[in-house]
Amino acid sequence: MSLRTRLGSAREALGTRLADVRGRDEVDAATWDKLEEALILADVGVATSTALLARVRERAGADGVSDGADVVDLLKAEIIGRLDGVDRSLSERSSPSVWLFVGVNGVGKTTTIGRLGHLRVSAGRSVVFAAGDTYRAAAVDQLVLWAGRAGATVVRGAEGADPSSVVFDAIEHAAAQGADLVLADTAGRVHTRRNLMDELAKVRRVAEKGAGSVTETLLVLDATTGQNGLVQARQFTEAADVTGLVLTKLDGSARGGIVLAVEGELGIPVKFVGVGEGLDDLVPFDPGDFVEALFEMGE
Ligand SMILES: Nc1nc2c(ncn2[C@@H]2O[C@H](COP(=O)(O)OP(=O)(O)O)[C@@H](O)[C@H]2O)c(=O)[nH]1
Ligand SMILES: [Mg+2]
Repeated sequence: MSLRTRLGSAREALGTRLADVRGRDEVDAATWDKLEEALILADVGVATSTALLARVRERAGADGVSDGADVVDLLKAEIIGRLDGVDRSLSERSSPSVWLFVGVNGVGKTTTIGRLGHLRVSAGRSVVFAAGDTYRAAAVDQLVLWAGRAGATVVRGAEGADPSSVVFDAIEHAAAQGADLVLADTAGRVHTRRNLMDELAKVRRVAEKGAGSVTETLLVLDATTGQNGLVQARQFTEAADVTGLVLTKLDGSARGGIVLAVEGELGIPVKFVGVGEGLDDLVPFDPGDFVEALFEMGE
């Protein structure tokens, strides 16, 4: 299935409003209002929308653009320009490299590990999953299930074990087996947010003590939570050295503009997007594809 189809609701919401702007013969105050409304309703966020439109107005003035269709094309080019040229690769420097996955409960951390593990195994890597969400037995079982699908090994601790010790053990195990990569799951909920942040800092500290090194800390965000996701994201970026974002559930969001908001306002690249619940529904974020899909009119 194409990205275009999977982004169904996001595309429809923005596409329909932009189609209205495209149909305008002249560019006036109402055109700019409509554009601003379309962007904000698509969850691009006020700050990013304002900045984008300021640039588009400037270029529209300079180019002597006089109809809605040209303005929408300028907007599209401006968005692609902002997203292009960003390094979205995942770093694997030494063996084993450790990628930590953080984010609140239910955003899709465990699912993302399963699918990213599958992609890395398919690329020839040997991968170990660390079951660092030790608060719920079900979380460990879920990771074991994904490991089976992905072709990865799981290292798990006793229920209630210290997450950092599980991650440490997984790294030692990976080093002993000559594995390339450790994907470490973490819990999204402890008693307080402060505890969660302290725990993540500890996991990272301990992960660096053994044979591996943490080369990515990926914050997983649920696109359907919209601007609330940004508030969450800020808390995590303050506590952990986040190197990339994974935006899940874009298939179920009517507001794909959240990609622009998180990247623009946090200054952290979106590296992968989730567009469904299946094994193959996690894809590298491709700005060109994404913007084309988002701007397409509901054909
Ligand atoms: N529709 C959709 N559902 C997703 C996506 N990613 C994860 N999910 C679902 O979100 C739910 C929570 O995922 P989980 O990995 O357990 O979240 P965690 O608590 O952060 O580990 C599960 O039912 C997943 O199938 C996605 O990209 N699209
Ligand atoms: Mg989980």
